[in-house]
Amino acid sequence: MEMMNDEFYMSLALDMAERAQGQTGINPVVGCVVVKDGRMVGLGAHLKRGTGHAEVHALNMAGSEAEGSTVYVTLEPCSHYGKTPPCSERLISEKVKRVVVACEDPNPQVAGKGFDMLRRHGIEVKVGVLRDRARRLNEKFIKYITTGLPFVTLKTASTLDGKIATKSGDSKWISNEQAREHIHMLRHRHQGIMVGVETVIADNPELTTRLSIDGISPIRIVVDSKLRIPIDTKLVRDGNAKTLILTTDEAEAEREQVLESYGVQVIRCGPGPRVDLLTAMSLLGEMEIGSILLEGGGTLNGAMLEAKLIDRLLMFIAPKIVGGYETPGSFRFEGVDRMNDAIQLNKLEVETIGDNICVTGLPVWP
Ligand code: AOF
Ligand code: ZN
Repeated sequence: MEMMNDEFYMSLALDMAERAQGQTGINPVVGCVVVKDGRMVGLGAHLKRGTGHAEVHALNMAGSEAEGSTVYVTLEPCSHYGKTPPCSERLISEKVKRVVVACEDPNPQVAGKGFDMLRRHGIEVKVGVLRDRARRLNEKFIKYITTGLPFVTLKTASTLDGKIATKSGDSKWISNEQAREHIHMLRHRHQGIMVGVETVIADNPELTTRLSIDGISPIRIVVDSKLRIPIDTKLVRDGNAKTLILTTDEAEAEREQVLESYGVQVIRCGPGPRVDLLTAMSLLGEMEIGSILLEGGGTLNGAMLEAKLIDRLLMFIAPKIVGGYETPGSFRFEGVDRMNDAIQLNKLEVETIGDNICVTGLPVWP
């Protein structure tokens, strides 16, 4: 009976956190439900970095009903003074009876200290209710807070035969409309969206979030070792979102100045000839970009895969076959000799979206 109760309220807390994905920056998404005598008396979610944590909103709503209540929270309550005071202190001063948590906070400033504080004050703590769902929900936060590197999701959209365009270069559209809506939701849920300069030259993309609901457009990042990006592209000129170019010392200073005059930020990541991708990722991490959606093309996808900088792969596949001998696929790199050396996907999830298929998983390198 208790187990059913715990999962019932925790899944509501997780639902709230899920809907807030994309709007908390490098912070986790967190939901909280306060329950007293069989009734919900407070609900809350963390909605924006620098503003109240989920527990604070839910406890404010509960008011005097918080005393003796059970508090469901999707992440271990914090124990540190960050941009806001520690939630564990607040739970203690409200005299709640029991705290049920989905997963531990991997932030080294918290990591278990939240539980210790609560237990030391006689509050009953239970951990691990719907833990897998909670960890999956905050996979970007977990990677960033433990490594300082952004979580990178590589998204591809291809035909059944693995092509990303026809032999003449036509690519509109491979995926169906529903899958494209999913892709825009993915953009909303990442802080950066990254492409190679070849993709900019070929497609002149806008790389903004265009959803049927309002959405946030991530910062647009172009990997361009020689600053070949044409000035006359949407990314340079439209001002619809910030644009950042990752380049090398080989790029001309004059070209950099022209780009900067359009408000584009240029960052040099090493001597060249290619952009050092690990350096690039740690510089983006330092700029508090904690998650990136990589949208190609094949060369950058291949290089990021080879550098082991991809955390999740998400592949949208349309039931079409276009053939062609030289027609590009989603990943261009040297390739392996033996099947044993293949990069594999772990924790595979498969979903159909109308007549399209979405396959996602975590890459593992041999
Ligand atoms: C919670 N509840 O709703 C959130 C938590 O800078 P601050 O003060 O917002 O602190 C951010 C850190 O607090 C973040 O890295 C994570 O460890 C924790 N987030 N904790 O108890 C919440 N958002
Ligand atoms: Zn907190």
